[in-house]
Amino acid sequence: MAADKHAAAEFPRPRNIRDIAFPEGLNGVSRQNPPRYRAGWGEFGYVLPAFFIILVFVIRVPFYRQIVAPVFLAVVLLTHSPRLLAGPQAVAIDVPRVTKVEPPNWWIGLTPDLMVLLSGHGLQVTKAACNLPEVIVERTQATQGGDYLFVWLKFGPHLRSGTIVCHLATNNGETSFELPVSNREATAQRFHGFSSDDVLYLIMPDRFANGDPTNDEPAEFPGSHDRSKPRSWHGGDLRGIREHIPYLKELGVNTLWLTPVVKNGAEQDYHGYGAVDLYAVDPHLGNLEEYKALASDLRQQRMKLFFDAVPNHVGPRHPWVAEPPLPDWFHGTARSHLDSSSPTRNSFYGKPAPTGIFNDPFGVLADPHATAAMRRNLTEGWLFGILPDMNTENPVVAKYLIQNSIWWVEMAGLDGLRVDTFPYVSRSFWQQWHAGLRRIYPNLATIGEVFSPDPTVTSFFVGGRKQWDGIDSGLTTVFDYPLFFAIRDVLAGGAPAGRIANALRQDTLYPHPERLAPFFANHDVPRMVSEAGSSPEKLLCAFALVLTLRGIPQLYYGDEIAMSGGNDPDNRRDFPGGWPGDAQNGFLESGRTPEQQKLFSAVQRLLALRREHAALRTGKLFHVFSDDDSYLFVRQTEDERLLVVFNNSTKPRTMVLPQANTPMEDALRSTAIYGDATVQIIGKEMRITAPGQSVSILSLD
Ligand SMILES: [Ca+2]
Ligand SMILES: [Ca+2]
Repeated sequence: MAADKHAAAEFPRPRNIRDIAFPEGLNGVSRQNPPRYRAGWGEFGYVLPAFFIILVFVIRVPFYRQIVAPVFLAVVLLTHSPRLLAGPQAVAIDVPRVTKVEPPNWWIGLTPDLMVLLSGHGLQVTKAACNLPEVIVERTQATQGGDYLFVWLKFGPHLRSGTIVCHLATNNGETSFELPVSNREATAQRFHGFSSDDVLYLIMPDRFANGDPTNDEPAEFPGSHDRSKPRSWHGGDLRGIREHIPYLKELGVNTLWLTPVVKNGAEQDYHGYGAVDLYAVDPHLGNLEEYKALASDLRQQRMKLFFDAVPNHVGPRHPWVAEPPLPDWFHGTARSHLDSSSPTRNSFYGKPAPTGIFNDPFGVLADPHATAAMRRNLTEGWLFGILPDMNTENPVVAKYLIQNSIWWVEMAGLDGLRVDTFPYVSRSFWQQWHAGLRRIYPNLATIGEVFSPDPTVTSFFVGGRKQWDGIDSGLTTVFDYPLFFAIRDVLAGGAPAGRIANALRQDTLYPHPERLAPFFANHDVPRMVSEAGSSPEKLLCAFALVLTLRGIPQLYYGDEIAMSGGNDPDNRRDFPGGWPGDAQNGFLESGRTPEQQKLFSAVQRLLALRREHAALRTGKLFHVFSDDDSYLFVRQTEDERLLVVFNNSTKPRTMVLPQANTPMEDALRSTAIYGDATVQIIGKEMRITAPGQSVSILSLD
């Protein structure tokens, strides 16, 4: 049993086994030993010596014979008669038992080894061995007085599918755990990653559609379901999403990003970012079989599924918080930890204090001159001062998290991962995490959340090259937050339209700008249509921009029917028609208002155009005009030139653009394929007239 630097870190805590309620029926648990007790006379230790001393006096002194002895015997009988009658007292010993096995199963040929984390009791093993010669126990490490056991397994090349049974012996008994291993499913239709042929659609599963009312309030979470409360669970689930795949196809999106589906613990964790079990689906949403069925149904429709990975933190109710598997499993403890808020103020870089949508100053993470003190809160602090921060610098924690991500990808055949709170995790971890995943899934896509308006910051986190710290994060791409801020500021905030060109000119900072994910809304910001200064026309312009600018667009559920809502959680309302008895059904044309149908049809049309025109997906982007009110650009391939005209003014306007030395050169005519702008080509000039507050697409030839 080799020890590593964490072995010394056990901190046994005396506990009475009778006080512990173990959950039953957990995955992979092979044998549940009932608690065993040994006989002991410890509590009566004082009685026998006292008895002999008194006996001497009783024989020699009448006072003791007549008074003291009867009183003593009466006291002993009164205080101890039940236990004396019961015989020897039961004292708990640490009989080994396993209550949880992580991961609960694995696949043959996926990795050469596996670190299994067992939870339970009395797991200070003296011997561990598995029933197959192809499985070798390399080492074990018991922690927390035997409440956890790490088991490092090595697999031989001839391992076959079945169930590995590993026996564990301790000084107090034996137990075992099972690890089913299976062949991998055919990989042809899986792990594809993504490209600009795809369009992401973000769904918060609790708020989209309720396909199974029986799971609305699981028995273990009484009082968690209440649709009238915006922070309670509302009943949406994985089956509800499966049932609405035809709707998503009809709309024209093909890649689903679901907010985390892992099991959460609190009444208000409908959003999924407070995990209590990283190897289970939250029972409000369904179960693993339901998740696999969703992935399979999507594959059949040539659609993709992205998992929301959160290696940065777990929920405050995760059992690890009370009893971490290693003392440095987290950065700090529940009692003593940093807050993730950076001590660095915006004034440090001469910037005004942020207004509007909040974001942490990740600039210090990208700054080669920053001190560790400026960075430490961000990467080691507990998010919002609440969410337990994983110590990703500990190699055992890193191994656990990498295996966990591999498990989800392999189990469901995922195409990619959306990666939560990316800057809050150490970059060395991301390098290892990506290396572990890409060794198996070279095409797997990862999109990081870097909530910053500054492209020098967002681009810093993208992989593909080493940064000043010598680290290549491995990240495929990021959500295009700088463009998000620009689109919102231009459309709702009245900023110059040229802000969009300004965001795009900084594409040079990214190794692959064509992989950026432009968006105008997600679950963390107010709905576009509800922002002050917005309008249904501006909402449609936002759709048209993210679906025609470069990159892989991401849309947010319900925006296609102009769902409204302010700050979180108001921006996460239930999709109308997702629940039996809803007054309105936005999933059906007949259930939409005329205004909603108009928007839905326009978004549908834009998505169809994107599929039909390669230039909108892969064409090179050229700015051809930009000022306070309008931004015009061309997407060009060898076969096609598309001119996109965005007029942010409420009034129609006419612009005259020279064609020379632009991709519009030699164009003789134009054909409108979307919107109402018109183009006249006179001489070597294009006279473009655009309606107020509009986006139009014209094909040039
Ligand atoms: Ca439900
Ligand atoms: Ca962190």
